Amino acid sequence: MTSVRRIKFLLSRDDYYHQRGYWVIANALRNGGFEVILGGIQTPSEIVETALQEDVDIIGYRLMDASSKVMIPILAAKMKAHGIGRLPIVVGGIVPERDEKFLKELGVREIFHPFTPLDHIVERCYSLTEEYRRIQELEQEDLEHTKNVIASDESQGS
Ligand code: B12
Repeated sequence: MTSVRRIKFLLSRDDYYHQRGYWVIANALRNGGFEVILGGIQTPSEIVETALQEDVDIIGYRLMDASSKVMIPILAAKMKAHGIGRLPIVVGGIVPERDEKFLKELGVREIFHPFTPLDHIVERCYSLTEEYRRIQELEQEDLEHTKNVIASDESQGS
């Protein structure tokens, strides 16, 4: 029997004072079956470091204080540089609506504003991660297939 690994969700935040939403989200995700890695207050570099160490499936950044327009481009660039550019990023907290298009172009998959129902957040994070895992699996299968074709060509040629 193959066991399916629980979805690993890295949850980070940018400020000390507004903690409530952070714990509320951590709790909702845990109750929803996610394994939540509590990153705490983290810079984009620290987020990438933890994401790699913990081999997470999704990154959630709670932005209350810092400018999402500054933090997200740095995070996206660092993720790309470390080969995890396609890992889904979701953000929540205080994110100006005028910045949404820009953030989505950088790869942010979802932005959750105050009063978003927790069920909706959990379901959306789940479906984004499932989609990401499926793409990873398909790519792995393609890679295996290509390797087999090359190996069989080589054995026929020799
Ligand atoms: C409670 C509160 C505080 C408390 C925080 C207590 C605590 N332990 O958390 C205290 C009193 C400490 C506080 C302080 C300040 N606050 Co205040 N605070 C609030 C308030 C009223 C509610 C925040 C809250 O807890 N909401 C409940 C949680 C559950 O909701 P949430 O955080 O929005 O999270 C939801 C979604 O956003 C989403 N979500 C959030 N994060 C994430 C992350 C991920 C990964 C995901 C998937 C989803 C997600 O899920 C949640 C459920 O829907 C908001 C107003 C508001 N309506 O948001 C202002 C607010 C956040 N505060 C604000 C400000 C300005 C301050 C102060 C700077 C005020 C001051 N001048 O001193 C200080 C900060 C001090 C400092 N040095 O930085 C502003 C922020 C403005 C901004 N950043 O642009 C707000 C918006 C008020 C306003 N309208 O101006 N605050």
